Amino acid sequence: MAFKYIILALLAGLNLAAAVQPPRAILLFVADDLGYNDTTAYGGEGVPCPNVQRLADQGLLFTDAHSTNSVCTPSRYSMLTGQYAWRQKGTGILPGDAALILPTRDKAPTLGTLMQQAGYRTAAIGKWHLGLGSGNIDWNQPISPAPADAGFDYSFIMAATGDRVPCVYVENGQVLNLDPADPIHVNYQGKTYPGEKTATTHPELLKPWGRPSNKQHADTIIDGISRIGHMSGGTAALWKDQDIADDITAAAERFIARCAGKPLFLYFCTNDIHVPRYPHARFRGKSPLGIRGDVTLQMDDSLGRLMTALKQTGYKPEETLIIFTSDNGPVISDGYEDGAREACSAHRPAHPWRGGKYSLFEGGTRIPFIAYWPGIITPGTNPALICQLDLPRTLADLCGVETPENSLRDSENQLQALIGKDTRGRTDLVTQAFEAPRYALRSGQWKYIPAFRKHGKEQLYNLSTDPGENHNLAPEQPERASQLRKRLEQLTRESAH
Ligand code: NG6
Ligand code: CA
Repeated sequence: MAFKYIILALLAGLNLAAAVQPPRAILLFVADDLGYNDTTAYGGEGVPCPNVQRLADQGLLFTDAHSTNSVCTPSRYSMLTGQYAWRQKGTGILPGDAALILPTRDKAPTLGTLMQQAGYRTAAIGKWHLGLGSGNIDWNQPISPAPADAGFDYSFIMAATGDRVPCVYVENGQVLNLDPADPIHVNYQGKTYPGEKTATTHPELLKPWGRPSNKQHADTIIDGISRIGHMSGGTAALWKDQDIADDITAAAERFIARCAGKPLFLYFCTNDIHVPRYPHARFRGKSPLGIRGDVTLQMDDSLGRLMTALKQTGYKPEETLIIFTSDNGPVISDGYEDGAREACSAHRPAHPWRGGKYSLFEGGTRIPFIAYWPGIITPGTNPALICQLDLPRTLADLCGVETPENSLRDSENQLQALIGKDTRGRTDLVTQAFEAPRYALRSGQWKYIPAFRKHGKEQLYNLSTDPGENHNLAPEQPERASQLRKRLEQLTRESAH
């Protein structure tokens, strides 16, 4: 009898030793529009980023990791809900006054609520772009629902993007530094406010590099940069573009300090390297790739500061999981003539993948993804096919959180891949693009893109021999193409739009 218990105890001990214990700090660091080849971590051409490089050297570099979409809102929606964005209507690129699209507390889990259940203090800091309120938002009142209703104990966010109004921070559901005597009004209906200055009425106010190259960015001028959407009031609350990185990084440093060693989950989203690119003076001219390279250095600086803050607050490296990634593929010129086109003329930000932001080719969704967790994750590279979509299930399982039935339906537990014990990852993955055709299917080394419109051609690529998606094999391999088409149709049948 006693012998049996000794054996059981030994087995339990072995089991415990094999199980990975949750980290005390989790930093999910999401850069904006940063391409696979934009830092030196994945190749030789990018901007030297000492902190990203440190993660790459000491962590696991994923070479086939994806966002679900090649633009921001749907990709972040998937990362936080564990669901493909096409299952939910209204998950395209949102205007700055859109309603919150995340499920609120009682409806379905989010990465935030899951981490709260696991005992973490949670924060969302930086770019949000997932909507706020429930429509007809009044920026002069407490906003509800806010990130707190989707699982974030603390939030310090930009409502949408740097190029969309309102150009203010929203801290815990309230506009920061708002003067009630100068109320904020925002609209995306093309209505100009009395006295409002736009790129059309006051082009002389634009910073020289910030002249819009497209009409969409020609609305209200704030800080010398014309934006998408109209805004009036809120003068004291307006951000300064060159300080955004410092402001959000400082908010994150304060959050880390407040957590004082307790379990923390920080969803930190940089505004870099999205447009408008306006680096702080200390990064200006410091990179080999012009303004776009300078904001890449700025992004790296934010990462380094957060790594330092975690360490100084007492989170040991072996208790700290850092995931570094980007919300979608790269773009050089995206609405402002900021000189990036010239400075990056020889730079291939998504190399070796084809396409970039907005695209259905690999460059649209194959993003940098580095997992760093010293002692648990052995440094190296991992070719496993994984997706940001998998984070909710992976982290929930890692932390032993029970999830309601039918929740996180597209999210897979990829912990074994995350820690480098599995090199295959997902069997298949649906990716989506802003541009039509809307979906593609990844299955092993195969990539299938359905025909779009009547005269379009379906496409089939073997990424192991043709990473650049140049040789369409669909005519030669009709059976494989048809099999993948059926699988894609089966997977997307429940598409809402
Ligand atoms: C597009 C804007 C682009 C950027 C993007 C959102 C044009 C032509 N394009 O509509 O500048 O703001 O929306 O980027 O104006 S994302 O990374 O947040 O998805
Ligand atoms: Ca983006």
